[in-house]
Formats: sequence, C-alpha cells, structure tokens
Amino acid sequence: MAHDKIKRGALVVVEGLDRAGKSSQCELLYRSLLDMNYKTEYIRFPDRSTPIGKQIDSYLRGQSQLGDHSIHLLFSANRWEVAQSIQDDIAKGITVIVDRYSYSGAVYSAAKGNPNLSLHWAWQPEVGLPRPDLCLFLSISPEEAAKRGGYGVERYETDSMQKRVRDLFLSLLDLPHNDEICVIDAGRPVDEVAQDILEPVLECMKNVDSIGSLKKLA
Ligand code: FDM
Ligand code: MG
Repeated sequence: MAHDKIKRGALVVVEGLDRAGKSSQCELLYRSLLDMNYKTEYIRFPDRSTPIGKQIDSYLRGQSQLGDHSIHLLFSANRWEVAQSIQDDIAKGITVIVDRYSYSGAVYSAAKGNPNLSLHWAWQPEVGLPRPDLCLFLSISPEEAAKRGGYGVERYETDSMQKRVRDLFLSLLDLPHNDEICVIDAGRPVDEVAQDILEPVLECMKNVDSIGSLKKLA
C-alpha cells in the first residue's frame, strides 16, 4: 500500500499573487489529503497569532510604520519561529502544506523598490530554513486577477506592487537552485486547478523517501 512507504512527510508550499486562490486551494488540498487518510497539517505565513505575527499584522493594516529592512526581517523571523516544529512534524510522517513561504518573503520586500533592498539581500535570512520538497506557484494573469474583484485594503494590495511582485516571482523561477518550483495555471475553474495541484503533491509524497531527509534552503 502506498501509505506504508511514506517514512517522512512532504513539505509542500503554495505561492502566488493575491487573488490567485492560494488559500482556497490549500484548504481543498488539506481536505483531500485528510480524506485519503494522510497525516497532514496546514499552516500559513504570515502567522499573525505570535507576538512577531501581531507586529506584522499591524504593519500590513497600516496601523504601524516600520522600515523596509525591519519588517522584512520580522517576516523571516516569523518563519524561523516555527522552523523546528515543521521539521518535527515532517519527521513524524506529517505532510505540511504551507500557504506562502520564503518566496513571498523575498519577492514582496524586493518589489518595494528600495535601492538598498535587493532580491539577493532579501533571500539571505531565508537560507537554512526547511526547503520545500515542492513549491506550487499559482500563476494568474493581471487581467484574470482583475476579473476576480478588487484588492483589499492592506499594504501591498495595489496594481503597481502586484505587477512588480509578479515579475520578481517569475525571475525566481529561472534560478537553478529553485528546481522545486512548479507553475500551475490558476486562471481556470477551481476544481481543475485543485486536480492539477493534487497530482504533483501525491507524486511528491510518494517519492519523498528517495529525496532523503528534508533539505535546507540555500
Ligand atoms: N508577505 C507575506 C510578505 O511581504 N512577506 C512574507 O514573508 C509573507 C509570508 O504579506 F501581501 C505579504 C504578502 C501579502 C501580505 O499575506 C499578507 P496574506 O497571505 O494575504 O495574508
Ligand atoms: Mg492578502
């Protein structure tokens, strides 16, 4: 039976622009895996429940001001504070689904256009965090995103920011050490997208033993 072969869980990240459907797809994936009796956890970043997460939440709502570097490092710290528990869950055979991760972290900060905050600089605090076995990038065109309605009121939810974020996400795909990233056309009906996500995830869970232990981001 396929279940018996799985020694460790898989670390599966879902990334993409606002309105690409990340949270809905994570939820569907989580339920599908549970229905198939796989041990599964679903987490998201930013995790707004921790003290660091509360500072991030306040910043995103425009209730506090922080320098670009400071908020960047808080987003990263918000991942480091759960890095060990992710590793522990994976070791226990739990597959962990993550809604946004280091890729959002680097790309959103670099998209702000601060000349002292390059994509390269933004990536450095992520080095050493658990490396996803699979990162599904939900790709949606600006036109399709526009059809899905207006943005919310949080910081970064503007057309110009989203366009720069999209371009930077695409540039990440070209980096040779990011071969865990798989692009999904998210501009289609929810069920079709869900099916396209489930297949590579099940494949990844099946092959995770041959990959060996969880790697670290480099
Ligand atoms: N965001 C998210 C960042 O700028 N850096 C990060 O490390 C992460 C995880 O926070 F605009 C941005 C992306 C988005 C905002 O995310 C809130 P959600 O998924 O919309 O809650
Ligand atoms: Mg949002």
